[in-house]
Amino acid sequence: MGNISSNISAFQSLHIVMLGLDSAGKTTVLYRLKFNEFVNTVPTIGFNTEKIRLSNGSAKGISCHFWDVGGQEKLRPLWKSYSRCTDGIIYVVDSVDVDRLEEAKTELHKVTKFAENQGTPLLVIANKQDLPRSLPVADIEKQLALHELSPATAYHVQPACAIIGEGLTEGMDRLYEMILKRRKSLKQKKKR
Ligand code: G3D
Ligand code: MG
Repeated sequence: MGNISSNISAFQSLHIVMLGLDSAGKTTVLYRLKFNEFVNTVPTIGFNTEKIRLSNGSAKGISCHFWDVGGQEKLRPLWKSYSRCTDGIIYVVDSVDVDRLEEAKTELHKVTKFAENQGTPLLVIANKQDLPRSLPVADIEKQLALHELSPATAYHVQPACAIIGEGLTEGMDRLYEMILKRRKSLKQKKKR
């Protein structure tokens, strides 16, 4: 962690896009991170955007510009333009909505295959873990076939409950670590 904090000053605002099927909990995550409390959401038509300085964990103090893009089918074509060249992708999954995991997988794989997203670190938030029939992370990882993603895509699957904020600090810490690691290796490649 020491290494990570020493790099903080080198960073400006991180650009992070939040994707996932409608009702997965993206907007709840966004406002949890912003206000540190539960905010009742309405379905997102278009997108929400917020600049948030993270207030916890090893990424504390890091400023992030989040784009939370609506997940309804008719809005998904927008995902391509919102996700291009971001520092990180957060993909929120409803851990109870087993019937739509296949659809969630298809959409996720589509996004990570765009040329502009090659190697962009991915944080999968396995949300709604408070609900009794929520799938454990290992099952979600399997059903989303994360092992089939390009080896260039570093990812982490984080169990979470966005309404109380559980798991979000850990998830953001892991995403931040992956972003730093990628920046370092891109820098080293440039030097060669
Ligand atoms: P979206 O932005 O991905 O479309 P929202 O999803 O953030 O609007 O959330 C959709 C619904 O899921 C909301 O309920 C919200 O309160 C609920 N939700 C979000 N995160 C969690 C969670 O961790 N646990 C539980 N139990 N519910 C969650 P409503 O009732 O407003 O549709
Ligand atoms: Mg929303």
